[in-house]
Parts: sequence; C-alpha cells; structure tokens
Amino acid sequence: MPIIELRSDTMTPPTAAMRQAMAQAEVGDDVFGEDPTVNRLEEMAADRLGKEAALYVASGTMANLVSQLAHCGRGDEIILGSHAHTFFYEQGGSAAVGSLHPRTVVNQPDGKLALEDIEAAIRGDNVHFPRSRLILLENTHNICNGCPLEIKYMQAVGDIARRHRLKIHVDGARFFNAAIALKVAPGDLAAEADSVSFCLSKGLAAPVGSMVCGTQDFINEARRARKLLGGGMRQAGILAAAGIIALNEMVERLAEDHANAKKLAEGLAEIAGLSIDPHQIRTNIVFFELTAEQMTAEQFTQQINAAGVRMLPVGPQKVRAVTHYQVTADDIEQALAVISKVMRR
Ligand code: TLP
Repeated sequence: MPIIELRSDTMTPPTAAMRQAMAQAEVGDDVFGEDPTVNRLEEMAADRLGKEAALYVASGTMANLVSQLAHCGRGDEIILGSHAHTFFYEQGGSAAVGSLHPRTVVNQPDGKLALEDIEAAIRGDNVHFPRSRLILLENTHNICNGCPLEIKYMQAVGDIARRHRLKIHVDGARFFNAAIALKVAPGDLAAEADSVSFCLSKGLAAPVGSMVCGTQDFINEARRARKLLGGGMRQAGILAAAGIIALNEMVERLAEDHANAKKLAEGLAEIAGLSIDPHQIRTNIVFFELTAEQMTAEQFTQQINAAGVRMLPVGPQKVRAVTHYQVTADDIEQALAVISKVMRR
C-alpha cells in the first residue's frame, strides 16, 4: 500500500540528485575549517540571507541553541513566544545548558508577539532583574498554523530591539517557506535579524542539517558553542553536499507544498466532524480539530494510518498535517477520500 506521509516535512528522504552529490562530495576536516563542501554551503547560506557568515550545524535545535549561547551570557533573559518551538520542544536547552532565562510573551494566532507585549517584557536597569538580551521570533511559526511573519512586522520589532540594544534571533526552521509565501527575497526578510537559523532537512529535503547565519563575529561565537555541544563534525561535506542541492533546487518548488496544504485545508473544511479555517493556511502546515467528541485525534490518526495516510495527533482532538515534495495534488485528493470515509463511519 502506498503511504501518504503527512506527519512532517522532516520525513522527506534525500532526492536522487542529493544522493549523487553526497557520493561525490569533496571533503576535509570541518573542525579545522578544511571541508570545501561545508565551506561552500556556508558561503551560499550567508549569501542567500544577506549575512556575513554562516555555520552548518546538526539540527534546528542545535542552531537555536548555539545562537542563543552566542548572543547571551549566563543569566541573561530571552523574550520569546509562549508557543515558540524553542520554548516548547527543545528541552529548555538554553536554560539547561546555557543558564539563560526565558521570558514568554503570548503568541498571537498569527505567530507574532504583540509589539506592546515585547516592550512590556523588556527589563529596566535594576539589580533585581535579569538583563534582557535577545528577542527570539519564529518564521514560519510552526504551532501557529505555519504563519509567516512579514517584513513590516520584522521592521517594527527591529525598531524596538535597536531602541533597547537587544539582539534578534529568528528560528527560521521553515524560513524559505516564509519567503516564498510572502513573495519576498530571503535576504530582505532576514535584514532586521542579527541571526537567522534555517533547516535544510525539512521542506528542502536534505537528510541532515541546519544553518545559522549572522555577522562574522557572531558566527565565530556560534562555532565555539557548536564545539562545546559536541557538534564539531569532521568530513561533514558528505552531508553538506545534499544541503547545496537543497538550496539550489528545492526552494522555489515550496510554492507547490503551500498550494497542496491549501487544497487539503479546503477539503477538510467540507468534511462533517472536522473544524478548520482554510484562510489561515498560508504555508505547508495544516492543523485541524475533530469536533465529534466520540473520536480522539489518536483514534483518527490510527484509522487513517490503516488506509495509508499518516498525520500527527498533537492534542486530544487536534491533528497536524504537513505537505512536502513527496506529496502530490493527487495524494491530497486520496487523503481527503480516506478521511471522508473514516468520518462517515
Ligand atoms: N519541528 C519538528 C518537531 O520537532 C515538532 C516538526 O516536525 O515540525 N524550529 C521549528 C520551528 C521546528 O518546527 C523544528 C522541528 C525545530 C526548530 C527543530 O529542528 P530539529 O528537529 O532539526 O532539531
């Protein structure tokens, strides 16, 4: 039975072009800065985001952690969303490893932090307080329906950060999804941020790896933090080679994933017993609720799984589906047919 895999865009296997590039990659010891393929990928990433330098790391989690460690010192406070991946799903790594203090601000439904809430969270100079150091945003925002944050919003946060001498880090695990959805150049979207991380291993389909981009000084610090965490890899060019293909070949096509997510959301909205507002779907992430209380998200995903459709239960009645390059428009129709059948039972 063919499987329609919608649990995450992390499930994407490398493309044939990636496997070929990996087999042929020129390599060296990257801890010594001598892996030409990693160096090329880092230059490409910095260039795409309009930053001085970039660093290849093992994962999105490591990218966010090295960025926080590079921007902040022990006891410093980070202002971030109550629904931020970094706050929710990264084991509180900045506190556990870096002695950094998270200050959450409620995420708006579109993934933003209200500007007045950011202002209100910034500490004054007082011996009782930790020092506010960093504002951490997420673009696209995973839990908030994959919403992209626009340039105008980034500029408004940039104004606040400049006024209070704070840094901005963007968890851009799906940063290229944001740029494609907004039809803006990734460099323009990154302009207000001191650092941006993005994942090669999600919709861009590379098997492993994320990039951190920023100034040369920031990247020097991030490189030290990566080594501290045991993330200094040796002939990492084998992996970076797939990342180069990801950047060259997999960015523009993300628009197809967004169209498929929209199609899925519109189809789900027509099925009795499900609740979703398709207007909220702007990139590749689709959340919906089961309104009929007799079926839990766990039971629903088990039943569709038996018919070859995989989605993720993320709450008692809440389900997530994520589109990616292995999911076609036909797959979406098939998935909708399976779901209609399950909901009619
Ligand atoms: N997200 C994964 C899971 O961890 C939930 C997914 O399937 O969506 N930032 C954001 C916004 C993310 O969505 C993720 C991964 C990460 C960071 C962490 O990336 P990895 O998994 O590479 O450490």
